[in-house]
Amino acid sequence: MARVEAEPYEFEFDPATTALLMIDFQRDFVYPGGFGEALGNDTSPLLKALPPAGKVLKACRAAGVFVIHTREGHRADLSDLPPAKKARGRGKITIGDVGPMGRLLVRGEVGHDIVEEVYPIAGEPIVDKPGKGAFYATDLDAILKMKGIQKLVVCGVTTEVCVHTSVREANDRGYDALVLSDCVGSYFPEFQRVALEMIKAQGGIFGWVSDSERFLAGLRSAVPSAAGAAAG
Ligand code: TIU
Repeated sequence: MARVEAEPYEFEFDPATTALLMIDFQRDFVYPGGFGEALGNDTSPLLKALPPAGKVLKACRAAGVFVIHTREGHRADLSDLPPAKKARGRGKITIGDVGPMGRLLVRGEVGHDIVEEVYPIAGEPIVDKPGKGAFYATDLDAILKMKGIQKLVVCGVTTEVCVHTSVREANDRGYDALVLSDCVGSYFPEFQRVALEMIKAQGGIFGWVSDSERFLAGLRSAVPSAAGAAAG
C-alpha cells in the first residue's frame, strides 16, 4: 500500500489497482489558437500544470501504475456535437471551424491532440470523449473494470470543467479519486482554488486533494523503482 498525505485525510492506494487519469491535456486547451482561446480565455495559466504532471506521469510509468489519457472532441462530421454546445460562447469561431491548429475540437486535428510533455506511449489507452465528463459516452468505465482499477489519481485541464465533471462521475461509480492540485489547471485562479476546495470539503465529498510532491513521496516509499524517474 502507498500512503499519500492529502486532504481531507491520507489517501491510501495499491499501485496495482490504481490508474493515473490524464484529462484533456490537448493543444486546444493549453495553447493559444485553440478551443480554449476561442471561448475568450487566456490559455497561459494551464501551462503551469505540465511540468508537475509530466513528473507524475513518468513516475507512474516507472512504478507500473496503469495510465489512461482522455481527449475532448467530436467526429469530423460533427454528428455527435449537440447544437447547444456548438452555439455556446458565441465565439467568432466555434467547434468544427478552422483555426490555426486545424478544426476546433475535432478528432484527428493538430489542436485536438495531446501536448508533447505528457504524450501517451504504447500501452496507454486514449479515451476520446464528446463531453466534459470522461465517463459519458465512452468506454472508460469498462476499461477500468477490466483492469480491476478501484482508485484514480487525476491530472488534467481544466480543473472546474472536465476534471471536476470526471471526478464527480468517478465518485458516483464507486472510484476513489485523488486530484493533484499542481497537476490540474484552470483559466481562472479563483475557480482553481474553489474547485479543489469543493472536492475535499465535507469529509471528501467527491474525493481527495494532494499535490505532486506529496504524491511522489508516497509512491516512492511504496515502489522504490518510481524514484529515479521522478527525479529526471
Ligand atoms: N472551457 C473549459 O474550461 N474546459 C473545457 O471546455 N473542457 C475541458 O475542461 N477539458
